[in-house]
Amino acid sequence: MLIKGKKILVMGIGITGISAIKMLMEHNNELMVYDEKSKEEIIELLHQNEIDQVAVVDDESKYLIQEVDFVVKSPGIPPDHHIIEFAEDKDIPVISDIELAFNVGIQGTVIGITGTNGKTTSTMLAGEILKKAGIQTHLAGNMGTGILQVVEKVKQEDYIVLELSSFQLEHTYLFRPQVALITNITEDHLDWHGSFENYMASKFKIFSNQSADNHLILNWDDKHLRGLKDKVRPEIIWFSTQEELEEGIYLKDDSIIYRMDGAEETILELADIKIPGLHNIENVCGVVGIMKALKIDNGIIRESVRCFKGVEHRIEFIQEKNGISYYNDSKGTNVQSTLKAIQAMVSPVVLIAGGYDKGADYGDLTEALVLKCRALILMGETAEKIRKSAEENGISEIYKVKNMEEAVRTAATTGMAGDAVLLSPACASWDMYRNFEERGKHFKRIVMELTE
Ligand code: UMA
Repeated sequence: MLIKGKKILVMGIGITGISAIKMLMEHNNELMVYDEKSKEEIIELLHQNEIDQVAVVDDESKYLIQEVDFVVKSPGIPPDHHIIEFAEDKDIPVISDIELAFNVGIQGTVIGITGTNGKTTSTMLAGEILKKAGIQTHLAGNMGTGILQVVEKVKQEDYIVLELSSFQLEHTYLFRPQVALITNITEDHLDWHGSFENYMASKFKIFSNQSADNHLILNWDDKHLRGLKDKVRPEIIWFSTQEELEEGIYLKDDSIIYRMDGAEETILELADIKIPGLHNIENVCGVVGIMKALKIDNGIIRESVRCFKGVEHRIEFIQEKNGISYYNDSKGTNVQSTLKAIQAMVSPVVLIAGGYDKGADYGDLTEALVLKCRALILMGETAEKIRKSAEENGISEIYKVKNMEEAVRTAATTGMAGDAVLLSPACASWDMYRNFEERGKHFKRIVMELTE
């Protein structure tokens, strides 16, 4: 699609929308914007970003969009939004910013990373390794920098590593990474996608345009991904922490091994991995898969993994106060992710959980928590739902609190020396915060202010 002189509607004016507007304006397109914010707020935001000559449409004037050539949808706008349905009814294409970047033309080698959990850690680690290998590397996507903010800086010899959410992949059509990784797939965002099948289908768009000379790195231990064996075009590199594979990356004793065409090499030792938990060993294995596809030297992989300290808001150690260790896992926005954070803890846990309701079931979470739980502190929309599930599983020490200040205060008084206080909500933050980063930073600030 040629993106010049077109009439385009941009939906949402967050990171995605603003970067889309700026890029589309440079290509002489006529733009309309829609956002649920008030007209005054929209105009103020556009003004702050030095954007003018953009028409604002609202719910009443949506008929105006009948004229547009296509719609660029921010990932946070749900697929059943009435404007999206209106556009689709009129056969107007709806695309994501990822797709727009591909239409404009993206240079360089593209590496796409998706999955329910481990995306950010894998993206950051992949970026560190490639930079250490001396390659000009750009990171973008769900980790906070929109692809359209970097696309024009990427040169032919550069690499771009994209963290991709199901929201971003859903409206892609031409997108094709040379190397793709799916870390794992478990229930998430069901409120959004309607069913697990739809959610999985969005994730699988990461490889739907890949050709036989592209690579797809998949987790053999995940039954949904294992089902892709012999069913996809790209060359698969499997990884497993549970089984010795005939070909691929696997864990044997304390080493991560790569076996291909009968040859075996030790890539690194578990002691090289400084980020806690089995899920992080899985993340490292997935990234090793990417690096083998890109033919990066084993020494560089190993050295980078050794130096990698993890990601903010992902089981991030904050400080110890009165013998209690505090961890920020605000990125734990679904049950699986919080389960992994709990598994990574070696001491009794005071868990702070709850938030925006995505329609998940908390049975697995509260069942796993029983053995490690000192106390459960709940807040947000899902507090009551999690409390019921926790009581059914025999957890008795449960506190419902109104806000983060009260949550940290309660945790500090219920926790005992040697315990871990873990903020890992198992829910998105949108009922109380703009995003998980804001929630995590708020938690960290309150923890840092705790007195002896
Ligand atoms: N809006 C509406 N109507 C709606 C929903 C939102 O008008 O029904 C408007 C809001 O008023 C706001 C704008 O849309 O002005 C925000 O758009 P957005 O929610 O898509 O947010 P962006 O700022 O564009 O950020 C998005 C991703 N956000 C989401 O997917 C919710 C960011 O991922 C991503 O870093 C960024 O694009 C750059 O690619 C964040 C996220 O929370 C980290 N991701 C989810 C997650 O990790 O669980 C998927």
